[in-house]
Amino acid sequence: MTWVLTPAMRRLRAEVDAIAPQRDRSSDGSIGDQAHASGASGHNPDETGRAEYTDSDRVNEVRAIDLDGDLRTPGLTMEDIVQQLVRRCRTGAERRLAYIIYRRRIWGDGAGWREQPYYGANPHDQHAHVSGRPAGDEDTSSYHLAELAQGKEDDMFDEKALAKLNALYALAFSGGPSCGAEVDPGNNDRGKSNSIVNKLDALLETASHPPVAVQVDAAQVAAALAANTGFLAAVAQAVNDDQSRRLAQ
Ligand SMILES: [Ca+2]
Ligand SMILES: [Ca+2]
Ligand SMILES: [Zn+2]
Repeated sequence: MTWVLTPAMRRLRAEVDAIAPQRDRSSDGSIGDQAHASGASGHNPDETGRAEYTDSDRVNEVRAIDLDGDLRTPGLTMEDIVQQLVRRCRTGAERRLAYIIYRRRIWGDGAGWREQPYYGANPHDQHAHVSGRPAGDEDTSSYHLAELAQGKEDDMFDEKALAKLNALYALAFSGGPSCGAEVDPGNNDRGKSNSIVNKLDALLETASHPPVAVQVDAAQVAAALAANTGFLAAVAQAVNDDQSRRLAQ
C-alpha cells in the first residue's frame, strides 16, 4: 500500500521552499526510516505503520515532516519559522499541528504550546520536526510563513536605503561621512525598530547638529537628488507605508 504525505504537510513544506528556495534539504524527511519504524511516529504511514494518530479514512498517510535547519537565506532562520508557527498555534489561528521539536525544545498542544525541554535521543539540532493531527490532513490554507519573508525584504530595503542615504549625505556635505556624521543604525537609541523613518530622523538630526562645520554644496545636492529620483520616491513610499502601519496598530 503506497503512502502519501498529507496535503497539510505538503503545504507547509512548499511554504518553507517558497521563502527559502536555496535551502539545504539534506536533513529533510517525511516517511520514517528504520529508527522510526519500531516506535509510534508521525513519520510512519497511518494505515500500515505505527503512526502516532490514525483516522477513519483508508488513505495511508504520513503526517510529520523534518525540515533541514539550514535555510541558506540571509536574515531568515528555522528559529523564525518555528516561532511563527508556535505563535499562531498559541492563539488558535493554527490548529493543524500536534507538536514541533527543534534544538532540544518541544512545543505542543498538550502543554498549551509552551516551550519545554526535549530530552529525546536525537536533539533535533539539524532539523525541525513538525507533526500534524488527522483533523487537519486536508487543510491546505496558509501557514503565513510568507510574512517572515516580507519582514526580511523590508529590512533589506532599509539597509540599501541606509547606504544610499549615507552616500547622499557624503555628497551633500563637504565634510563627508568621514567627519563622524555618518548615520549609524546601531547608534539610534530611540529604542524603535529598524524602520526607515527612524533612519531619516537620525539623518535629519545629524544634519542639523553637525559635529564639525560643514558647507552644503547646492549644485552637488541638486545633482545627487536628480540622480536618485527613483530612490527618493521609494523612500517616500516606505515612509508612507511605515506611517500606515503605525496608524493601523
Ligand atoms: Ca489515514
Ligand atoms: Ca486523513
Ligand atoms: Zn522527524
